[in-house]
Amino acid sequence: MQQTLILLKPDAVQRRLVGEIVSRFERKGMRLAGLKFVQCTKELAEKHYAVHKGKPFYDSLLSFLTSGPTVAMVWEGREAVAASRSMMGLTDGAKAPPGTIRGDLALSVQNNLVHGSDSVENATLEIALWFQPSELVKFDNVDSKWVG
Ligand code: DAT
Ligand code: MG
Repeated sequence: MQQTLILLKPDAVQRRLVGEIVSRFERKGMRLAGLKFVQCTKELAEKHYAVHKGKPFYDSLLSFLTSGPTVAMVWEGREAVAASRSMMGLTDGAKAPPGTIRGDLALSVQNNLVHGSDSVENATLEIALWFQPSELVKFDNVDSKWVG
């Protein structure tokens, strides 16, 4: 079982797409391990997007992520990292295929609704950035033997 960090970024909250996107992860069969509604600070945004420091869009990206509240979640399941990335679609909403979150709901590159960890290693680091261990909950979904 893998865990991954999924963020519903400020555009998803402002556009009232939180329920729509959470629903897709539920229907996929993933298990929710953590969820909170946070105003991301500049410090957290800098750590979260440290890999993009120095790129031309970095400052704008930090402003975007701190521009309003974010829903931070940890989803768990078989191949959760790769499965989430394929559910999200390509970074550029205009190029993301239909059927994906970005392909169905986004047109922009920056305002692309959702963040998902891109590797198991980064998932571990990002989960630790956004969640205390005590904020993650383990339980058995009643249908786990059907979706696993
Ligand atoms: P992803 O979110 O698909 O993992 P990424 O890690 O390459 O994409 O970039 C992080 C975010 O930065 C991305 O969701 C949107 C923004 N971004 C990436 N490339 C960009 C670009 N060329 N211009 C503006 N924003 C960009
Ligand atoms: Mg990324």
